[in-house]
Amino acid sequence: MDGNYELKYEAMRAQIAADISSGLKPHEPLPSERKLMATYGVSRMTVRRALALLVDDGLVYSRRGSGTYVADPAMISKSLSLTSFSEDVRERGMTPGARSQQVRRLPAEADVAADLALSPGAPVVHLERVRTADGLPLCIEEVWLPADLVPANFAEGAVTSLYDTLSDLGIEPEMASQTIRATVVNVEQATQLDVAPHSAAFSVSRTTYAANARPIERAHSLYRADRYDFTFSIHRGA
Ligand code: 16G
Repeated sequence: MDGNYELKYEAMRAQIAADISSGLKPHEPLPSERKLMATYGVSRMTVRRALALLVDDGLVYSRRGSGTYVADPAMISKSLSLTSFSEDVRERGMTPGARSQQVRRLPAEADVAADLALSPGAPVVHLERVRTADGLPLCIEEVWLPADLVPANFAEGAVTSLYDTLSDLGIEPEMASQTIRATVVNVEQATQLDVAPHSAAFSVSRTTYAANARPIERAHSLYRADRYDFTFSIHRGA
């Protein structure tokens, strides 16, 4: 291992981040590992560590066997914490938004009712919108809320952050169970997300609970796979 390993990869990460913000274009390749080793006078391990951190930062992405490229500025790296869409986007220095919002009161279908601990047919509020980062579409989001959780005039205006709105009502999301699946978009979804039909996407389903274990939302988001990734800290169990 080369000396001052930590200092070197942090310095490299900062330098490459600065190069990206001062003009490298999205999808432009970074120099090869070998070139980076020579330029920075560091080991392959240091280069790999710096690049891995830049991937976690959402600034670059790597293609196996091909190299490392500058990420699209609208790339979001999602961690395991229970955050809102708005928080995820703000963390990357972008502005969250929502468009094509539709709100309806409906009787709950059996699966939604089960997840929300309601009887089938109980009233729910269904909120559907396209979520954006700096105006670019990132996902189609659908949320079902127990109708008695929110006031009757809920979402008559556009809701920007649902979690902020719930928080104003004294409802704080505490934990969630979430499932992520790979999928492709259909023609209608492709138009909403501004991608080609059958492009890759992540389908993410979440049931969120308040501190008293009451289910407060069932949510489904369909994320563009080219603008979203999931980054986890994982620990080897005992
Ligand atoms: C995310 C959540 C959704 C939540 C929303 C709140 C997933 C799959 N979905 O989209 O459950 O309602 O964030 O974001 O993670 P907001 O406060 O910006 O509206």
